[in-house]
Amino acid sequence: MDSLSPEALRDLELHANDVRVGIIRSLLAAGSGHAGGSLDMADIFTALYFHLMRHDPTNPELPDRDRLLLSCGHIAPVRYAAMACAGYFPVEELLTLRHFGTRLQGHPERVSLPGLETTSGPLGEGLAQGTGMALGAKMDGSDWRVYVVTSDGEHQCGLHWEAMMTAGKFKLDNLTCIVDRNVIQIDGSTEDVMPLEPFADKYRAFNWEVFECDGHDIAAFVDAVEKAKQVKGKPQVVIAHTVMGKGVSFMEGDYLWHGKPPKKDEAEQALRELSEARELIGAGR
Ligand SMILES: Cc1ncc(C[n+]2csc(CCOP(=O)(O)OP(=O)(O)O)c2C)c(N)n1
Ligand SMILES: [Mg+2]
Repeated sequence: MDSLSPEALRDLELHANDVRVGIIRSLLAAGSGHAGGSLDMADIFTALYFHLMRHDPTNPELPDRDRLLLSCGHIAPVRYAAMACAGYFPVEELLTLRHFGTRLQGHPERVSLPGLETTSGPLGEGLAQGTGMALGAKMDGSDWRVYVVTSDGEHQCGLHWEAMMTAGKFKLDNLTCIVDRNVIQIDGSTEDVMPLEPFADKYRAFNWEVFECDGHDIAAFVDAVEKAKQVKGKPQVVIAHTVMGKGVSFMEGDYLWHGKPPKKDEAEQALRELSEARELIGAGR
């Protein structure tokens, strides 16, 4: 398989920066929403939409498209920003996030926006839905893949483990689960609230192939997914180690940014920091 060229990697890093800008602008316009997890998954959604997935923004219903499910629906802003940057809808529409009648509901609503595969928000459901889709693809002899983005906090939901068991039983090698392992949930550290470790071993015990990477190293994430796609006879998980609020200094690693938007002055500082980061990425070209 081809690894990313330095130019392709820089382009992805610039797109991820655009996605973070979209998140900040949309959350400021909404006046509510989840900043921390959205920012920390910007690199991963960029890699999926701009490099890894088979999809067509001009034809969201493409029958053979890869399916991307966002199980932790509260980080919808990152998906919307990545979709807008990829060409699904105008970037300015991001400013309608959470407004009355918008297509960009606070939690994703499948019937509102072409390109969404499911409605989500209640945690713990996405892997079960993705497992069903992956099984359906196998039964149909289709070659598209299913990616399910999950948060670490939602691993405290029982349904997720039932789905892990089912996907292992049916050897769903067309299913890749991606975990936002930021070690944070609504009230603090996952390890304080309800410990998940040894996390990778739990997936192995359910017959999954495990990959781990730095969720902010786009090349490492792409490499992990490319390796996952080669696995035969097992579902795979990519545990992406992330930092909540990544890219905005005063949000990084702070669980209090789980569920709030930036105020005007905070958004201005965030956008300044992202602009400086953009210069540094560009300077690397
Ligand atoms: C079944 C269910 N229970 C509770 C909630 C409320 N809730 C929304 S986000 C969240 C925190 C979960 O942790 P995680 O998804 O890891 O969040 P993050 O990393 O973005 O802080 C909770 C408890 C929910 N959406 N669904
Ligand atoms: Mg979390």
